[in-house]
Amino acid sequence: MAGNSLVIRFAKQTSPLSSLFRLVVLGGHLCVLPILLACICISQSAQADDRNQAASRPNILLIAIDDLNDWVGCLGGHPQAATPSIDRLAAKGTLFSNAHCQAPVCQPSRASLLTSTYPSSSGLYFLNPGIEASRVTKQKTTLPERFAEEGYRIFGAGKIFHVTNGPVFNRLGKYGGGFGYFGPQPQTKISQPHGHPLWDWGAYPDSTEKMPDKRIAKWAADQLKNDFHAPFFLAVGFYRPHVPMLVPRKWFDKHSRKEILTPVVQSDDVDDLSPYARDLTSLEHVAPLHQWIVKNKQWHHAIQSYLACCSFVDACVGEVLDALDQSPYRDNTIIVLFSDHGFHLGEKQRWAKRSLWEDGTRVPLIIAGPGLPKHQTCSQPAGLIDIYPTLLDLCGLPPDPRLEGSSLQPQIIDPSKSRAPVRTTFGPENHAIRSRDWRYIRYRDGSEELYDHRNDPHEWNNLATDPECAKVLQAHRKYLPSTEHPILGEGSTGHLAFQASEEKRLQKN
Ligand SMILES: [Ca+2]
Ligand SMILES: [Ca+2]
Repeated sequence: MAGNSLVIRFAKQTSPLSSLFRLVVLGGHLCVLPILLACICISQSAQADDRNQAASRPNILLIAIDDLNDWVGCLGGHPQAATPSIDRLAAKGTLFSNAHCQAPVCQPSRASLLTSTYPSSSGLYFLNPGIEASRVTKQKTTLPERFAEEGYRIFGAGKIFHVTNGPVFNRLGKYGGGFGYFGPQPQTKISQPHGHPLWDWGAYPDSTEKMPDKRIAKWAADQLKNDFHAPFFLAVGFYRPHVPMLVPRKWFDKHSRKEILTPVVQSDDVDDLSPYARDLTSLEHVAPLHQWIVKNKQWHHAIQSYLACCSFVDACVGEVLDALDQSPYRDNTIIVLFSDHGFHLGEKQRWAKRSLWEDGTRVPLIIAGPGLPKHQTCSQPAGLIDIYPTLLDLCGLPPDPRLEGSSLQPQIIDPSKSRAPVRTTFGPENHAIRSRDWRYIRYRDGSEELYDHRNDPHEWNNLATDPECAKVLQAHRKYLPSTEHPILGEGSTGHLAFQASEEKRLQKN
């Protein structure tokens, strides 16, 4: 199969240093000089072999999108999503249609991905602290560091790590910049006068050229015009559709507000959830309340803005993919595209991230590359935590036993090959387990939820108390983690929501 041949082509060889060491030992009391000369020649030859081997490895193009849920054409999360570039990439490789983040917040999701470590192992559950603050993740080699060690040229722009991109990428290679991060905002907010400064949506600024993501795409495209004599690891992190959901008006033209469809919501949906589940996903959150959105007639406008942001960021992705197609690296580059977590836009009558439901955890994940199968979809569960080991596997590099994810190469070879469920965590003892057909959630108060995705894609009917589902429940419970690292950091929205829910829980007991 194609995947296997890729591994064989890049099989690891003996290091030149170990060859030199063995020859010197064998030399013993014989004439030392000729032996040493021979050693040097063999060593140089081995080094040349290693260089040739390293040079023949595939390049990596890692594309991260911030807060993009399944509202992309190929995932069908919203019927009006228009993302032709992402759809085109999906057609060129494997679309993991059941992929999920390990934490439904930017920082811990990216920390988990970049070190292949579960939040329950690291203690990185919420928006702070970073990888360096956890004894567990600090001891690991991050994804770009590992590829640097393997001789890759490392460069990137935009948001890959949550905040430390400049120091990390400049230490390993080159960081192009954030180019303005979340972008320009009007002096007066357009749509939500109160609340968090980033929470706004509408048509702004007046030109696409002012958007940081546009500049990031151009920077990445320009890099691909260079001659590289070693394989490269190019990371491109886009900031939209993360709030503020602001993009120039031309991106709204594709999504007429009059025709916008809102998600179907059941008014009594939360009635079968525990008070703790409702508290954890609502207390102390910074997103606008669904009631405010509806009362102020902003639901269609906010959805229109999110869809416009998705179309805009899709065009940025397209610019980078086009540049790759026109470069000498077109046929020797593995492309991985992902988003760091999902996003609610009214589903379960709530907004934003920080939930353990499908809307909070499901993300686009696409892997395409030279010799890899095209036009296929894998509905087996996959996690962002699996990207790191998958890339090592696809590049024929030795696995790192410290990584907690597992390679997706078997599913790239055969998308029907079964896979263990994937886990998402929002604070200690709050976990979702997603298998191919089911979502199981268990909160720290002991309450549970179970949804059958074969006939309940919106997760409306909690089957956790249904006696007929006892075996399914039991099968999923065994994927809960055996250890739970204490929470690191403090003060973020996630920390505060967790703390407030915990206080209410303890008051009741
Ligand atoms: Ca994010
Ligand atoms: Ca319900």
